[in-house]
Amino acid sequence: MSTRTTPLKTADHGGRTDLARIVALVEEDLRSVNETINDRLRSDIALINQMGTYIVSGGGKRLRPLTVLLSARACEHKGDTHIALAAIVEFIHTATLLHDDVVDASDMRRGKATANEVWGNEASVLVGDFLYSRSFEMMVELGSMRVMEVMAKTTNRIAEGEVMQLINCHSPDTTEKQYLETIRRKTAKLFESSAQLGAVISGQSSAVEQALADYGRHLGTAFQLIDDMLDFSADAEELGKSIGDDLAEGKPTLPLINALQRGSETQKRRLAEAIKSGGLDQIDDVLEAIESTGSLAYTARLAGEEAELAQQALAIMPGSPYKQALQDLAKFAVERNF
Ligand code: GRG
Repeated sequence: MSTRTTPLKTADHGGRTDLARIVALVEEDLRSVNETINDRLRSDIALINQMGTYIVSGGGKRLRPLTVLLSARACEHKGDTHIALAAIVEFIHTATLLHDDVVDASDMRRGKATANEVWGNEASVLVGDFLYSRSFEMMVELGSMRVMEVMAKTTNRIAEGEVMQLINCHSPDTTEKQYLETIRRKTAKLFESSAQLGAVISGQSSAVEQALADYGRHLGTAFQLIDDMLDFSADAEELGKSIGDDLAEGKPTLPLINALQRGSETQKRRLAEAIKSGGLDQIDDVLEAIESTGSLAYTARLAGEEAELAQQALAIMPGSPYKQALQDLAKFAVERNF
């Protein structure tokens, strides 16, 4: 498929530099997080070590750990609980990716073959289970019932979101409301908890905790909206995975839902057919419909509004470089092309 230009892509906003600047602020913390990740990945089962290293060191952006660290630092956290928490969140994220790639039969992620492509579905599901259960072992070590409560609810919501998505798959009748509810659960919830827990471990007031949870929810929603837009518009090499995956799987994401609402009768018929059947046979018609109805721009606009709400949620926080970095992370979520 050809590379498309979206309203968000400008010469200055590929995202990498912006992210590097944010990362630099908590570089030392992130180094400790990576050490903890490598340390806690270890098992006496060789396959777990091999696959764990492949996936966890596979070039992920570490956005969720970054959210934990920045939130904790913005809350003037004392101690090192934020390091373990950031590793826990990345383990959970990685477990969901392993399972998701099996569910979607994906063969490429982060510019490399997926674990299921290399080791098969069974191994991927089971190593996902290892990472997921290891994260709960680590939470027990932290000894905070509040952290466990938040993360237990979060992983449950993620699973619900994924089931909602499965139910809506191949259904052109999926509404924008149902789509937004799905992405809030499957993606935004983990960002929400990452930001919220930074406040929880720092003993902040419930108002600050709520503000950071709101920030994370809006950030995660913006992030997934852009993810769904990039699936139709990105450069596959830059994105590190194939383009058109969502359509191929019959996933009714917002660019498709919006095009279905605004398209001509012919476009509507073709879009509905494409979602029902899945596959990429009708990709050219679908792209034409998405483009002519302004559906990528619509998705980007909604993402921009979510990023704005994320930044507004931080109004309660005192000024600091970490607060500024959280604001920048929200901007990055919508300006990125990878
Ligand atoms: C194991 C709790 C548990 C649940 C399994 C399969 C599943 C239920 C959930 C999948 C949820 C999922 C994968 C949502 C998509 C989130 C998303 C856009 C991931 C990509 O995030 P990036 O770009 O990844 O931050 P990197 O590669 O940078 O780490």
